[in-house]
Amino acid sequence: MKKAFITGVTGQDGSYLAELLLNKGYAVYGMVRRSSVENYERVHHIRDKIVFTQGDLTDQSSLDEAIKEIMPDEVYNLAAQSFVPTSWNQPVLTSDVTGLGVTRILEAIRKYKPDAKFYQASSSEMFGKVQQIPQTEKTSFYPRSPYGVAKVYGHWITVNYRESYNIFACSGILFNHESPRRGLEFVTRKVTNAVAKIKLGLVKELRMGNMDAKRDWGFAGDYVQAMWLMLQQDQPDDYVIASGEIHSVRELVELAFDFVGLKAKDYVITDQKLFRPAEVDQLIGSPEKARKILGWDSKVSFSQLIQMMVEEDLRLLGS
Ligand code: NAP
Ligand code: F7E
Repeated sequence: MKKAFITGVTGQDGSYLAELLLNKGYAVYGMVRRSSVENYERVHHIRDKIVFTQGDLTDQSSLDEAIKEIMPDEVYNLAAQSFVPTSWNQPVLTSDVTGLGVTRILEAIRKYKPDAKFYQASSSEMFGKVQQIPQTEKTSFYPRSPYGVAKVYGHWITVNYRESYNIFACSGILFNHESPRRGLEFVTRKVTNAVAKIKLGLVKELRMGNMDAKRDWGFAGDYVQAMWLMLQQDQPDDYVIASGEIHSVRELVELAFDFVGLKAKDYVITDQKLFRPAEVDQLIGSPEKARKILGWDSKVSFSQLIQMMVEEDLRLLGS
């Protein structure tokens, strides 16, 4: 039985990836941070099937011990301080966790299980002020936040450990991917949750930042398949994972209100406090390489995704 170790197993992607790997017959090990209240909400339905180990990306010894004890065949590094606005409030922490944390886990692999295959959760935020449209594996990076900068470091250290130590290390450059399990502060979930609350009469307005920003959004359940596929290839490599479609935040907001028969203009207020010090105006990825080599494609459309999220938020709040 193959063993997979997932950091960030309590996060959105960690929960979908754990489900996928369990279905494929893997023994799944997940790293969790100690906290004063338990945080297993996203994995509660598979909690008894995962072996949890305590650790933190800022703590080398916990990573060393985890790799030494588990001796995993595959390691998926999904843990990060992943919310872009927080990276301006906590830039040093973000660099430590999201950037240096990658080196720490690679070091643990190099020392104790160098033949483990490694997946790094890189991000389209590395493209930031885009240098090419659409963005491919060859597009230059120009990050626009401490988060984006930390991810560029994580990307290159992954490439470097592959080239220096021959570790089977892959970097998946994933564009925004969402789901009903998305954190409430990210724009899609913030909108679908607010729309459901407005429909149910629980709140009266939705405060938004820059509605002109454009993103390439897909479904997290589709995107974790690409992570696994990367580690099943003969050679390690880097891949852009994206839908290849672009939509504005405004379109997202209007669509979500349309699904519940309301008009966005009656409820949305622009709030300057929600604008970012430096914005990523537009992102659109080319999934060509992933299509050709991994046989991967984004299946859930933008409109299906938003509908799924609105419906799930209505169900959760209604019950
Ligand atoms: P998420 O929901 O924010 O989950 C982040 C996970 O990291 C959580 O399990 C969190 O644990 C854990 N974590 C945070 N700090 C940690 C630390 N110091 N040590 C150990 N664990 C820590 O993120 P996601 O959306 O699933 O994204 C997964 C990964 O993909 C992240 O690296 C993210 O940056 C990257 N990414 C995401 C997207 C996207 O659109 N979702 C796109 C590109 C790349 P707690 O539960 O204890 O907080
Ligand atoms: O913002 C605009 C905001 O926070 C998207 C992370 O998973 O994807 C995510 O990063 C856009 C931005 O995601 C609000 O200014 C307007 O332009 O949902 P978001 P993000 O910053 O793109 C990448 C790929 C990652 O790697 C990250 O980990 O929406 N926007 N008004 C707003 N955004 C938020 N959050 N809240 C608003 O009120």
